[in-house]
Amino acid sequence: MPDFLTEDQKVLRQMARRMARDKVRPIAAECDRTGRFPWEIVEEFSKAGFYGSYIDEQYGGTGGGVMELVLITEELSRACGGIALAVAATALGTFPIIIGGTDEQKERWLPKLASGEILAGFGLTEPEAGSDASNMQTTAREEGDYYILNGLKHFITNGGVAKLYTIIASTDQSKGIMGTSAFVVEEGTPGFSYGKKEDKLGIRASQTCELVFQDCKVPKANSLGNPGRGFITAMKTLDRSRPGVAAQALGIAQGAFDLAIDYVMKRRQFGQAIADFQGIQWMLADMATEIESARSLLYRAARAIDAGEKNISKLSAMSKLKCSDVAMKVSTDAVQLFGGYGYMHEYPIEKFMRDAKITQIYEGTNQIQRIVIAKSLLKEAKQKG
Ligand code: COS
Repeated sequence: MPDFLTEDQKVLRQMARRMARDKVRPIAAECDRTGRFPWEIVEEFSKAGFYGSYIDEQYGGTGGGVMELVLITEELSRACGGIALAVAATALGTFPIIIGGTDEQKERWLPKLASGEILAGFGLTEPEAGSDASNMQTTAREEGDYYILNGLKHFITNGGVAKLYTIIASTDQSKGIMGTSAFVVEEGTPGFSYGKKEDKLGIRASQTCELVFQDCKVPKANSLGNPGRGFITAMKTLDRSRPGVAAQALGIAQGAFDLAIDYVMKRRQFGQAIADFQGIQWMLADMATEIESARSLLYRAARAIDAGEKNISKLSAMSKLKCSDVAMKVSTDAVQLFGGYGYMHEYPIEKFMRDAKITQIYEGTNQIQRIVIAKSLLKEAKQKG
């Protein structure tokens, strides 16, 4: 256990580990198979205080930061990367309020989010605006005391289970990304409805669906930050939330590794445990080394963000890039170690490989992370002169 964790963080991690073992693992396979959203676990997460772990005390949280979110997400993902998203994706939808909200807006929404009374989601992605987030077509037109939203957001994690969504829409298309703004849209707002629910390869316990806006009347009081700052708020949000994806990936890698090492010690072939073969031992050594190096980078990123370091985009993107690639490699190798059994739904290991894949794709593909990292490097080099 790293020495730099505070006593409170160690306790939180222990709580999340127990929750993963006792509550999440027993239902992971069923939720994966059926695509059921585990409301009963959300209640447990609320009681444990997970939703308030990264929210200031004055708004009902416990005053932690990204490190707390990372520790919880990592531990829960060891049991199920999909169920862990009930916390991590709510953080993604909440960060824009923390970043761009006024005191009044924070008082209005954060206590409900901190207690887990409601979940949140984040609406940036559209069918034609994935990596190219600047190409969004959703518009928000001013009309009296309202903004009128029209458009479609898709692939929205927590879509349909969240009650509050932070949405990025264009308030002035002639200004491109500098003409975008952020809004809070609550379930039940006239003109807001849910569209297609996605059937996914992995993270099936997490619900993903479209958000549809048809002349949706959003009060001006729900506008976050200054008009024109929507894209910047979205980028700042992703800087804080990508370590959450990294933590999900790391937990998936660790969970797959735990099952694999247990299996190779029990599985006997050629008259001995397969763990006695050096070829298998080398695989285990590589997997564990990758996991540890990914964890070091992720904790470094989380601590930098919480310490208010500048240029967090680079470390945040690096943590997501590294941890998600490690999750894919380790979970694939874990399936390999299980041999034919690993390929069967009957065994728990293939789920880790399916769950791992999305971490290389969402909140910016790993190709996008490389762009973010390279931009930061070049900016730093220029500043040094
Ligand atoms: N924090 C603050 N400001 C930021 C920022 C950040 N992390 N990232 C960019 N900005 C600012 C830039 O400083 C720039 O402002 P100025 O012109 O005033 O300097 C502005 O935003 C535009 O930035 P940039 O020129 O880098 O934007 P690009 O359109 O070239 O590309 C990428 C940005 C590709 C990195 C961005 O679109 C991105 O991250 N795309 C992926 C989106 C994503 O993750 N989608 C997944 C769905 S979200 S769940």
